[in-house]
Amino acid sequence: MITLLDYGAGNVRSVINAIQALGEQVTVVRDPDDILRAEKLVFPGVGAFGSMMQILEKRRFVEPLRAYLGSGRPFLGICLGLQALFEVSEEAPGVPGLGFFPGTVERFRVDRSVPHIGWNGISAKKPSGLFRGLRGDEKFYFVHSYHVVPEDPKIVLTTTRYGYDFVSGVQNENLFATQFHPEKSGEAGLTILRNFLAGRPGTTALPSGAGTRLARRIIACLDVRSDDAGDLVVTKGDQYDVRERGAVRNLGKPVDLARRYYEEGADEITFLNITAFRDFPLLDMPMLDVLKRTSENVFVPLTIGGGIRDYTDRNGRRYSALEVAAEYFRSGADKVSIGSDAVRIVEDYLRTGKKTGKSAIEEISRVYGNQAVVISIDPRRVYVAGPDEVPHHVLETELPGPRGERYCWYQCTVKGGREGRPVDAVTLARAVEDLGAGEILLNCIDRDGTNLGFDLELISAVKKAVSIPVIASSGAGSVEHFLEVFAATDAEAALAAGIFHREEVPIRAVKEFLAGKVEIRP
Ligand code: 1PR
Repeated sequence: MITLLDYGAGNVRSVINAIQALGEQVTVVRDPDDILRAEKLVFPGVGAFGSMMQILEKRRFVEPLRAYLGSGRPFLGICLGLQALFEVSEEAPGVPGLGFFPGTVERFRVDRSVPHIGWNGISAKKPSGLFRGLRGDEKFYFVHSYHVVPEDPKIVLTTTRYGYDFVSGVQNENLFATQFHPEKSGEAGLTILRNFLAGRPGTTALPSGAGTRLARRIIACLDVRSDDAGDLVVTKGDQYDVRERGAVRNLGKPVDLARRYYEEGADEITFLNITAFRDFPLLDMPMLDVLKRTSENVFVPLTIGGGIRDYTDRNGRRYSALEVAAEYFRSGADKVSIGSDAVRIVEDYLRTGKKTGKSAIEEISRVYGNQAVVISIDPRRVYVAGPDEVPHHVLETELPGPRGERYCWYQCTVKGGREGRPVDAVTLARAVEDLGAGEILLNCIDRDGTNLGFDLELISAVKKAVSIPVIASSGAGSVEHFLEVFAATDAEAALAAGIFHREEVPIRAVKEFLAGKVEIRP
């Protein structure tokens, strides 16, 4: 029996699902004594260091955890569950950690995007039973802005390079902790988990891989909505129009397609509930159900978007965006994606120049960490005659407009492209980063569903404006388009929908084409 420490923040469902998929039973800690009684304890930390320690204190888990760690029984810490073992974190100065290992947790000081999000390798510093069955060139899923700096080099199990080598795993006898998420790292991650569960103390050496480098991610996106018969289907629009001869296009069932993409090697799966702007998503239980069922056997990160904002129901009860997001996290989401509401938040922020601390972006990132908040931007190209014609970020374009215009700006839209707003994509991206977003999903209505390739000018402009990762989306029509976007821009990931759904270009073919040209997860 595995005991899982869930302190109520973030997605522990995937860890439970992964352990169960490996044939073990899981019991979740309810009170402090459960920790003391555990035979094998797994601690998947999610969110922010300060709020994690506060909750652990409040629930009187801190002393039992220290006692358990001192007992020598098997322990697996994941992500924040690794960082918690140290004395203090730059993320929450003055808040003591568990202090089991001397050392600190520091923010990445690198000239590249932070958080470090995506698939990266590990380089072993000593042999370990955890490595049994690994080839050495596998990549694991990371998502974090801070990393541990142990004082004792003997506990370092693995390092990973992101600008510099940081400690990505520690081991001291039966105590293991990883910065990456084994439960989100496909087969390689399941192997690590399986080894931990089997209690393999052995000393397997990890063959040295090809070095550790962050991979560019390939993401499959499923736009989901009800069709006219009321069934939840994966659909796909042409420039956001999902109807063909009046009916909603039906390209498959969300859970089945997500499973297929996982098996084909997708590095991440994104679900967008595209009509949620007009419904209250907590009443839209099918979407929660889709997440729950998907996370049972899909072990890569899941993002869900659509309808993440504050609501007041007919009875006057208010639900915060944080509550909506919490429900998604509990159902298996690793990240939430905010579209329309982000535009409203940014418009307010630009008007007042003040952060309220209460917007969905700020609240969700405070509790779940920046890496859990993706902003989905739905811009549309607007041509102008000159750079000063509008008070927006204007680009000089190589694709002249209908009247030969050489300049354009990208207007943000809301409600699935139905309404344009007076803010441009570059300004929005900068503002949401400032408010605490961890990643940008950059669509482009003009390219969406056209198979013409990504809008490189838009992607470059947004990527240059922010230091958080950018996911290029809209327009992928061939394997070459993925190479093109990675060669021409610094986008960390490329997302596609139509070509995967229609089986025109399988994810495997994209990976095979990119291998050797771009760093990818094999
Ligand atoms: O505004 O917070 O409720 O979120 C709604 C979400 O739904 C937003 O992220 C918005 O992008 C999305 N959405 C709304 N309407 C549509 C529509 O198509 N009618 N889909 C829509 C946007 C964008 C992609 C798409 C790529 C790749 N889909 O994710 O899958 O463009 O497509 P392609 O590879 O086939 O070109 P809120």
